[in-house]
Amino acid sequence: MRKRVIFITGASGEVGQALLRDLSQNPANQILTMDLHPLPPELRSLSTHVEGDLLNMRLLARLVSEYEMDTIYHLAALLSTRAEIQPEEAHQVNVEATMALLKLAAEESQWRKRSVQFIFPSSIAIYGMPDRATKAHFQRVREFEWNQPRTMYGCNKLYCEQLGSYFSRHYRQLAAEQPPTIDFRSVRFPGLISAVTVPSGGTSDYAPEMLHAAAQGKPYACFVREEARIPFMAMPDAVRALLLLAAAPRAALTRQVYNVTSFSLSAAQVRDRVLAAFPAAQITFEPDLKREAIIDSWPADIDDSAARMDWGWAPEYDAERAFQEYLIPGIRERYAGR
Ligand code: AKB
Repeated sequence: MRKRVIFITGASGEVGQALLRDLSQNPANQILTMDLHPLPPELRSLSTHVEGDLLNMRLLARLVSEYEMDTIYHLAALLSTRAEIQPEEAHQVNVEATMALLKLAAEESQWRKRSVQFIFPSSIAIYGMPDRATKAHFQRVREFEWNQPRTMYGCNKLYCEQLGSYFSRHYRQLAAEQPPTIDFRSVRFPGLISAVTVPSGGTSDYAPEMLHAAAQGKPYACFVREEARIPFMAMPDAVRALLLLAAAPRAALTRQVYNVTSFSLSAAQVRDRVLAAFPAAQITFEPDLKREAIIDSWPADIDDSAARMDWGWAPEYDAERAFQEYLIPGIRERYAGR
């Protein structure tokens, strides 16, 4: 008899850690986590953790033989800046591993005659505004607009959204008796900011880096100019978005991929909020033109009205609450006494 689990890939990453903390609060949830890296010591008791590579098919086959995966949160990915440096590796991790997992979930759905739920975090990186003037003109972008990513990561995410849709609608559906397919659902996240973890390899990282550096009394040189603007979200809202989408009745969903967002800030506005909390912070702006160009290609804001209508999405943290009630106190506590 296989053990029924919620499976989280990329569990040692930022979203993975936050999601694991949340899901493990319900003792009914049996959680299997996987990552190339170990979980931080304080999370190790919360799941059965497998340290390994998603591209290791033997390992995946062994996991399927031991565990029945009801829901898969597939979070493992190489983020946008790192993916520009290692595009082939990004393709392997972001696309090939996703394809392998989608196939596994589809076959598992057919085997047990019940859909495996597949929750996939996509990103604002799937958008590609051609220039700053266009970005300034089209402020709030809807799901189907400007789907012309300029990064490897954006291409990977956009393609995997399509793959998810394919596996849930068409994979092996030619037989007369159509077997159940996966229940694929995806959210496009803006830049995420956590009080607990610091991201690595992303391009929206300047906002959390600025904040965490200030809290530690370290100088920070922001790699985009002051006016650069993208949407952001506090980590607790990101986890809520994943859980709300997973819990939504399937009949309520009019699409498979939803924008979700919270607040949109320029880099200068992030700096001002950081300075208000840490007045001695030393923040300068030294744009890296390549990374800044990525930020310029992402929309200033995204329209998340479909998520609001279909599954009651609404962020709990606007900018003011995110900084005052979550980020600043959480970050102060994190670095207290260091
Ligand atoms: C990145 O910067 O690559 C990510 C993202 C916006 O998906 N944080």
